[in-house]
Amino acid sequence: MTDQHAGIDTDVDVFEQPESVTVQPSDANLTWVSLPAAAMLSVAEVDQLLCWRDASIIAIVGERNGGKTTLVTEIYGRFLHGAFANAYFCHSLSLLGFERKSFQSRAVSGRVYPDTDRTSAQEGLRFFHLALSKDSDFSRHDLLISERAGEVYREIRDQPDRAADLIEIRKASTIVFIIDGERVAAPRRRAEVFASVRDIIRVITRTGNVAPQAQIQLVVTKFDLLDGDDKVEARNSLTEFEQKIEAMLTERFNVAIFHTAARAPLVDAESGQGLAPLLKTWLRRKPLVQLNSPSIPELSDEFDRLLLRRTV
Ligand SMILES: Nc1nc2c(ncn2[C@@H]2O[C@H](COP(=O)(O)OP(=O)(O)OP(=O)(O)O)[C@@H](O)[C@H]2O)c(=O)[nH]1
Ligand SMILES: [Mg+2]
Repeated sequence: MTDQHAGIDTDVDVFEQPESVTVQPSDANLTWVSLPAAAMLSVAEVDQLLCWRDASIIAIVGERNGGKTTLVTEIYGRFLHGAFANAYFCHSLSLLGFERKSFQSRAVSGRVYPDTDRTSAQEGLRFFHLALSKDSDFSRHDLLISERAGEVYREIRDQPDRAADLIEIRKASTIVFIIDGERVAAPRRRAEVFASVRDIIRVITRTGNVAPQAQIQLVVTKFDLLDGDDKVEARNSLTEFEQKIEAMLTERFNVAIFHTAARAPLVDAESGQGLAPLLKTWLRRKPLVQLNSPSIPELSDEFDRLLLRRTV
């Protein structure tokens, strides 16, 4: 910061100022440095970041209330306590975004139970940024994790042509399809959630926008609600459903299944279950893009031969 009133540049050490001295942002003569917003990243900001940093994009896809936002904010929350999943927190350009989305889960919010605010469709597509460093070799891995309202994914079931507009799918090295464990646990809602997840997966994988080397993950959330002897039937139906989806996709994609309980509001339930194995797969290095050599048509006429003579 410079003091231009005096006509000369002098360093102002803000930490040495007495508390009574307040700096007036309205003073037009001062040169202010704008700090990064630290909110979640827009698509343009993600593109900008990808120009200079190799980051993996993780697309989280699922209907409303499925636990998408909670899954990501709880992974971030683990790093507030230290190392997690054999990795250290390194950097984030969306710290404020993480904090805002985590607020309702903190005691300071005044809530009796931890919660997460619904993601609004008006927010459009945003990304969390999380850079982690592996504890084995300290190599840095940047993750850009999508955040979009569940109703948008619900709509593509009825209007499949809109799936082609989902930019996060095109860019993703990992696509996470969420299965809401709460709905699986409720007998009346189980068939509906299975049908919904199956339709969303079909629509998205048939758009042709999924990279062939992308890893597809079926992530069951709220698995704490599927615990106990009275949930045996629900767990069996879930296993059957997972096998069907695996069989449907396995020829074209690398499919993996995870059971998670990012947040367990009941005191005796284990929270953060299944997050570490999931995060470790996201941290695997992005597979290199395979470029196929273009096939050259047969060179037959005089102009083609001219080309051959020049190149020989
Ligand atoms: N019991 C339990 N509840 C969970 C868990 N994860 C999330 N929830 C709750 O599920 C509700 C929905 O979670 P969100 O993360 O907002 O779901 P979402 O998929 O982002 O929903 P939209 O933003 O509407 O698309 C919240 O009330 C969470 O507290 C879990 O592991 N166990
Ligand atoms: Mg959400």
